[in-house]
Amino acid sequence: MVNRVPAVLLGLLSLTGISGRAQAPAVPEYTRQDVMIPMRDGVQLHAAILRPAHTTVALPLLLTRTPYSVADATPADYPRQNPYLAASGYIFVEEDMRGRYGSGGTFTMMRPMAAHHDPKRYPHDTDESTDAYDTVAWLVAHVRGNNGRVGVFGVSYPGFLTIEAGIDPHPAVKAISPQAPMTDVWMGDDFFHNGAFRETYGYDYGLGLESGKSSGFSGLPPGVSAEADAYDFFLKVGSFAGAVGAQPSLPTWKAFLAHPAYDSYWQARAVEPHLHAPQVPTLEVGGYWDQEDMWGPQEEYARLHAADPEGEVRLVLGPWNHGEWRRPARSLGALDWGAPTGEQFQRDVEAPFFAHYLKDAPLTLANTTSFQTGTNRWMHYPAWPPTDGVEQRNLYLGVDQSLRFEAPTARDAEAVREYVADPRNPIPYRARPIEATYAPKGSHWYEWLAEDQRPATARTDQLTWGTAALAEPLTVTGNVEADLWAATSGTDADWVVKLIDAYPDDPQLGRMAGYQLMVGEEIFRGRYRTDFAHPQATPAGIPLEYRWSLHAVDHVFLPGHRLLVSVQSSWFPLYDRNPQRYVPSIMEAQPGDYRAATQRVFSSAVHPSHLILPVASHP
Ligand code: PG9
Repeated sequence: MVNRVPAVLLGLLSLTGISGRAQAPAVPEYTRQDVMIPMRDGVQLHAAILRPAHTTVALPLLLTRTPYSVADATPADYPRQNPYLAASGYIFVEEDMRGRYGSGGTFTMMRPMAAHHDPKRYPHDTDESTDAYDTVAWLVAHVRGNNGRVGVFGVSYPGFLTIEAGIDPHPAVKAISPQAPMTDVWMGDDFFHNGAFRETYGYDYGLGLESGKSSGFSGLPPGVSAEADAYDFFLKVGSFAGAVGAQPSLPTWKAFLAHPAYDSYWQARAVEPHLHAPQVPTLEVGGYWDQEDMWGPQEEYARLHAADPEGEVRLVLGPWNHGEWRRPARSLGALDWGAPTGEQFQRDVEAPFFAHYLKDAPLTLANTTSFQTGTNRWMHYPAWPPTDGVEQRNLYLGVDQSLRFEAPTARDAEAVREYVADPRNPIPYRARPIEATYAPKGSHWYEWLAEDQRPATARTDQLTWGTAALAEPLTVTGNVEADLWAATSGTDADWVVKLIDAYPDDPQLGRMAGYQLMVGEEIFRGRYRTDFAHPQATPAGIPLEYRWSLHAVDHVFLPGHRLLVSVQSSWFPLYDRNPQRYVPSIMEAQPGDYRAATQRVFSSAVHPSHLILPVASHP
């Protein structure tokens, strides 16, 4: 979920302007009309139409479909939350998706795609793509003063609804911008990452969306106070089954328990198999520190870009948490970008993109626009990942805690380091107390990926490797991967690898002195090493290779900084604890299943653990 911009802040911004740009654009007066739109199966969806009060020209429509209610789409707030689009002039439409708030029908979490090309099922079956299609057909036919062109955009769940609008789209859909679109909630977005279950998120989000048709995000488990630490709560209940009880009431909670692996249930909900080629110009948007859907925009871009001779798919990656580009986004936690990066995106990328495809305005926009952190500047690339001037280099976890670009030699044949991971004392993924995800009194959920890692790397139940302080800047631009050779004394294990920028311990850096900033990170659940659909016990004590993505990075490690790589076996309670004794479902593990295990990481010539870093020669 994207937290909303406080109205008072928006008011201030539009009054004072922000350095780095001219005065906020003048936003015209808008009016709102509520309508019910019929779908092909007779279900009616509720939508709010916001139009400029005084306009004489036909305008394009900009549609957002949402599970989060259109109540806040008021003429006073909505244009101010989207000032550059509003100033340009659009007829905005926000629609409650099927089964939510004012709309009819039944809500299904990530409704699978219907068989659009099977004449026996289509056009009778509906999905989010057909609901978007029917909505657009109605809008262009019924909304007075529209120019027959429609753009679609939205963040997160609405981002998923946006990419669905671009699959077998209505011909009036001329451009879409899926922003942090949830794409595959098992593989890398909200609910699992590489098979590791996101326990707090799955719990809290299910509760928020499925408690009722109009339920929002109280985010608190029944009987748990706002001050409670989720670390204690989830440790005490044991497993996810312990958290939700013997008879879980919510459909998505039941689905987690019934489908812990990547079986047909999750495969049917994945969007990426439907992305064969762009069907409409697309602007994918993602954040480097997106705590919910970092994977989705990168995966959607990669899939579509692979079959995109016309250059119809573009990508923007910025220094943002989930959806932060809808706010000014000058900073993230302790990090200061020196400019309102979210506003720059809205002004320089999003508004020109839609103006081009919906209003024939000229467009000069690189294929990929990325905010390079470290140097804190916008970069423009012909594609993602850029290849010119970029060399894939292996950064090896050395014998002596060092990180180096030279491969281990035969002399290092026995090199191994080890730690004991105890699931009864798991490593917190962020500083405690860990509030409920969307706790009404505030939560550090939004910034945890940018938190200082020193408390974690100081622990003895993990390992860290590091370079010496850099004499020259080191630029990493592209997709980073981990290639880990590891063994466990147990029969299952989780592996978390982090790539960290360690700032110099220089008091002049103030709060950033000694700071350890994650720039790439991801978890892998060992039981899925060979097959995500069919988990297997890990043979104890044998070095095995695990390879997975730490995602897109565009970061300059500055002189004086050090690169660190750390490996640990828990990230709790965001990820449920791996008992480290193989059980058929970790979500139903019993107290006696949780065992301490010795984890060994190899650094030898035959088992050379390393990161694959795209090292750029551009300054
Ligand atoms: N990240 C949220 C979500 C999307 C899709 C499925 C589950 C959760 C969201 O912010 O909408």
